[in-house]
Amino acid sequence: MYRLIVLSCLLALAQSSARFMQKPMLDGRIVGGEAITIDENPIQISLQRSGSHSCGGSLISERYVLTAAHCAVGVKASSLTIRIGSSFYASGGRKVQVTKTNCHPQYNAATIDYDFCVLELEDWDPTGLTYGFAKLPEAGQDVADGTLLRVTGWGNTQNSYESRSQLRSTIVPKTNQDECSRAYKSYGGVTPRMICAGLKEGGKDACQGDSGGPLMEDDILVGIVSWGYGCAVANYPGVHSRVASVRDWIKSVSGI
Ligand code: 4AZ
Repeated sequence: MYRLIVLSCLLALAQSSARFMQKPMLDGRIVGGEAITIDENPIQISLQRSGSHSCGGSLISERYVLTAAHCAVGVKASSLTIRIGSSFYASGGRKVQVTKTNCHPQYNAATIDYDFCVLELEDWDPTGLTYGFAKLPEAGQDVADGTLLRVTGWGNTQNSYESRSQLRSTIVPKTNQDECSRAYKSYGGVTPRMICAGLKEGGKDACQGDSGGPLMEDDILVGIVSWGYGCAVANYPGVHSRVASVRDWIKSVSGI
């Protein structure tokens, strides 16, 4: 993946400023965090493609999961399962089949705008499981700059001694939108469907494998892990899909 970034940077330089650089989707994962158990964020699920963990996601009801479009677009529902109610992506809890993917019609793979997908689930037996449903923000509801947000997932930790087999969590402050757009100017900036979070000095972030998972203000799902330049890089906050910006669409596809 790093090669891809270097390549896209070189490409962008070569093309001068005529076009924006390709949006980077990089390596890393929950970086600078700590292991948690599923009871500390019971809305978290592991999205599995052909049986392997590929992304995170959040339960919003018994029947629906909210994840990133880039995790599910163009993928047959029959090849997607989720694991509910486990601190481990590879064991425990319950595996549940996805029956339908409903990605945002305005999702744009080049700009990563509207990176939202609602997954519909088969009926599943909740007996004995630790799970919960995320609260959703109201349409257009904003998050104040500097608000501490929690991001969780089974993505890479960028080191070999912090295992990714157990769910991890880190806390990042919400970044000012204009500041985030300036940071990503060479990538075309960020759209109103995006919300950024990160420390100026870096060190804490989501990363590949965390995509689709929750960014939360307390128990409210304000964001979905989406993209960024590297992971936990100083002055490059993580970029997340802004749930409040598509609140009405979520209601129209799920009734929630
Ligand atoms: C990814 O590739 C990805 N640091 C997710 C989140 C971030 C970067 C990359 C944010 O899925």
